[in-house]
Order: sequence, then C-alpha cells, then structure tokens
Amino acid sequence: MIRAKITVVLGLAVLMACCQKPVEKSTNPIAEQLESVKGKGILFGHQDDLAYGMNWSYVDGESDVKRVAGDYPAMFGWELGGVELKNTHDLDSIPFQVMKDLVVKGYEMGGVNTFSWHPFSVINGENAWNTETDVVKHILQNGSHHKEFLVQLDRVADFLQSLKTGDGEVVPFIFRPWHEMDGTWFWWGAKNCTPDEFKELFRFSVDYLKNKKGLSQMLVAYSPDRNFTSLEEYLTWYPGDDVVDIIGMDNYYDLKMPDGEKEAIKKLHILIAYAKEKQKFSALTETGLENVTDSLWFTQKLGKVVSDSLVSKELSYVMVWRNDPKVHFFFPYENHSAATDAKSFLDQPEMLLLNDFNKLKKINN
Ligand code: BMA
Repeated sequence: MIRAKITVVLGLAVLMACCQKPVEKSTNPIAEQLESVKGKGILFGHQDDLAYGMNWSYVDGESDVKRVAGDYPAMFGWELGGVELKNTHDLDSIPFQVMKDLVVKGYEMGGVNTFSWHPFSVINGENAWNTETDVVKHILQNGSHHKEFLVQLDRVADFLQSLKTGDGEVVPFIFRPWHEMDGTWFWWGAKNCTPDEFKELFRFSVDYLKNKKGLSQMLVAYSPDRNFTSLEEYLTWYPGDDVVDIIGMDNYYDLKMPDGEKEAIKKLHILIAYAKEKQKFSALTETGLENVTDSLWFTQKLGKVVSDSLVSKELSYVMVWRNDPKVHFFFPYENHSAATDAKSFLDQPEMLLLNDFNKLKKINN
C-alpha cells in the first residue's frame, strides 16, 4: 500500500516536472543563443560598432573591430538617449533611422543587439549627467511628473517596437536601463534616489515596456558600476529576479588599476554565483580603457579576466565602449599601437566574434 502511494506520488512529481512551463528565458531567441554557447566562449561587443569608427562614419560594412581583428563583434551596443524627446539623432549623433537599419543588419548577420539609455530629465530638461535636481521620486507612479515620464517610455517603446526585419520579423534585443546607479553621476544614481525608489523605477519601466507595450522580445540587464565587494552590496539596487535576465556589471576603474584585474575577477565571481543560482546570464556589460593608452591592456587586463577559469566557463559577454574620434575610443583602430594586442586578445579561445558565434550556434542546432 505504502509502496503504491509512493509510486503514485513519484509518478505525479515526474509528470509535473515534465509539464512545467519552461522558464521564460529559454523562449527568448537571445537567451537560447546565450545558453547554447555558454562555456564555449564569451561574446565580444562594441558600442556603435557598425555606425562609425575612428576614420570613417556611416560606411556600409565597416567596423573598427573588423578592421583590426578581421571580423565583426558578436554583440552590437546602441544608445537610445534622445529617443524619449523624439529627437532625430541619439546623444552621440546617430540618426535613429540609420540605427534602426543597423540594428536589423546586426541581427540578420547573427549578432546580438543591446541598448543603453541615457534619458534627459523631465524635470529640468537637462541630460543624464545633471544631478542638480532629484528626478526619480517625481517620475514614479505617484510622482508629479509621472505622465511626462510615460511619454518618454512610450517613445522608447515606439522605437523598440519598430525594430523588425524586411519580412516583419521582430528583432529581439537586450535592454540595459538605469545603469551605473551605484555611482553618483546620473540623475538616477546613488546621490539622487534611494534604493527603494530606484527599484520601483526599474520595475515600473520593465513592466510597462514588457506588459503594456508588449515588448516580450526583450531581455533586461541590471548593471551597476563596480562599487561592491559582496553579493549583499551588489544587490543594493537590484529590482528583482522577475524583471532581470542578465546579471551585469560595468567596470572601467578596476581594469585601469595595478592588479585591478584580480578585483574585477572577484566581482565577476559574485555575479556568476548569483546568476547560476537564479539560472540567469552574467556579463561585463561595459568596460574598456579610455583611448587605449596601454598597448597591452587587452591581453594583460581584459585577457586575464576572461581567461579566469570560472569567468571563461560562465560569462556570456563583454562589451567595450564606443570609438568616437571627437570624444574618446575604447577599441584600437588600424595601425594604433594596441591593435596587434587587441587582435591577440580576440584570438584567445575564450573570445567569440561574429563568425565564431554563428558557427557555434550552427553546431548546437
Ligand atoms: C559616455 C560617452 C559620451 C556618450 C555617452 C552615451 O560614456 O561616450 O560621449 O554620450 O557615453 O553614449
């Protein structure tokens, strides 16, 4: 009798396990791809890569990464700042119409697109770096400027919804809002809001875009800067497992300090452990050495980080910032003193450029 009961209970348990809805992340095409290459390599990403570089802008097929390393990055980063004002160009002068085409192109080539957003404030109209006025508490649901904020989100949604191929196929993407909140340089940063206000802002934004605007093709990344030494500190601003897919960190600072790669690795281990526990992805969402002033930075700093045994097994991607000749650059251009080293870094077995990524995806399918 007891044995029969046990058999029934076990049978039910097996049945329930089989019929459980798969976790949402495995239904997102990017999640599937990241899952399929996990442990086989880390995607290399570059902000604005297909739009402009150090000696060119808006030339079809160009890419500073390709010029130096022979192939495109596997991830393309883009900036949405300005779309919330209905500007025709983003903060960094890319026409949104052109960005749209390049995002679709990146997708059709097999790459992953990720978006950052440095929105202008609805309170004083100033840019993301203006911290004179508190904004966050005023744009939350009961705040004085919530309606204005909804207009901003609507415009973000309009743009993201418009990302479709010529055949009308929806382009999946990663959205990485409200980044570096543990720093004090953005109006959503640690100087201008409390962790609770921040979490509410993050949760509201994701819920609105996903559920009100139907952007289910979106994965969401949480990426504080490197100001933490424990999981508890890392999670200070964490808005919740239900709204985050990618456990990220931006880190420029550690990687310019002597031995700083060890610090960066320790922090990535914190992210990785949490991501594993929660079945999420982990990423170094932004890094780089401004103007690549150390010609061995790629192999000696970033290269050491990605070849750490746990990092190489678990991390999904690493992205460096943009190459703008008028402001700064984070990937060497042809004949730059760091170009050979950057290529060596990208030749490391851990690193995936677009062709590597596409081949791995084929093998796994
Ligand atoms: C910063 C700089 C700025 C740029 C901003 C948003 O790090 O590159 O020039 O406007 O990112 O992309």
